[in-house]
Amino acid sequence: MSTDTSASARRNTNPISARQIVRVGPVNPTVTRVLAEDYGTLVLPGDPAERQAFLSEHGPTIRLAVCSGKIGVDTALMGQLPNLEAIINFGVGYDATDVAQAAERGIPISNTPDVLTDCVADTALGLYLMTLRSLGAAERFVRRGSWAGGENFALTTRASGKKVGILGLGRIGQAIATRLEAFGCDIHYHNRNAKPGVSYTYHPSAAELAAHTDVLVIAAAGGPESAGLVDATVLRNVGPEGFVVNIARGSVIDEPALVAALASNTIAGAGLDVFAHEPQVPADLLELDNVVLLPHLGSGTRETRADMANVVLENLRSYLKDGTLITPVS
Ligand code: 8YV
Repeated sequence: MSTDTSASARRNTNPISARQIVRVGPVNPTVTRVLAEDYGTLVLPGDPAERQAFLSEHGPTIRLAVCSGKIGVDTALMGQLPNLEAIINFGVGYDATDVAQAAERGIPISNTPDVLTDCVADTALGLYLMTLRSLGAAERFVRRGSWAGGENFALTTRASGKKVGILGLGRIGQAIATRLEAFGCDIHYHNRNAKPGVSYTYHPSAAELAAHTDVLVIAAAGGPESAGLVDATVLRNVGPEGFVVNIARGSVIDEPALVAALASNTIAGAGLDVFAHEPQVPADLLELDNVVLLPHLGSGTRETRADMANVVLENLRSYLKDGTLITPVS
């Protein structure tokens, strides 16, 4: 008789009922509607007292969680779901989920790769151009009447032909690099290891990458391994003529160090779609014209969000059918 009691061993045996599935936090509207109307799944309450009562009642029987990259199945929640078998995550990033605990317990996680690569890379390019050419500040200049009032907008920085360092040359990093090649940029990158078959220049650390490039574009996955990777030393290497673009996770940058570098002009500027404590943006940044601020919209197009919703629902159908996820992470 098998003594394997891990989640993977339980997976194929018992059919999962709707009351054994929980939605954690707000997820995309289509996914939310389908979960409620087609499946009638449970919803984890947001209110702490209600949540505790809910978990006392349902925690032991929940087997499947559907969550987002913003609110995942964190350490405390996972600890209260002793029979959790799988986590279905809306978003390519799943750093809001306790990945280490999931791995230890044999709980697979699915994400939504590929379908959002183009939109996130497009956003990176938008930020790249906005940041180097000060397009946000220039627009504000027109709207407030400064141009009509006879002022000239300050000169900016050429965006074409720059040396660009990509931190994290995964699918999205590569898509950004391809786009930047069309701008005549010289692409450098840092990953834990050099990628075989890639012609871009490899650097063994984030600090080295920043020291050898004009613009640092952050496309690394979030999570404990990359937290604070872009620290004060890396920012010093970006230098007063250099720029940072971040479309990955706010946690990858030491945010107070970035705010200080922008405020003191020890870097020239930054374009940010992501922040350490979203939706909070450090108040100091709101006052600065050398930073472009976006509300984490990287994947936020109708087409891509619909595709991401499909991937989530396909994972759900597949898991309910035969205990497999179609896009498991790693
Ligand atoms: C989503 C993202 O906005 O996929 C990701 O990792 O950051 C974005 O595409 C987010 O995950 C939605 O929860």
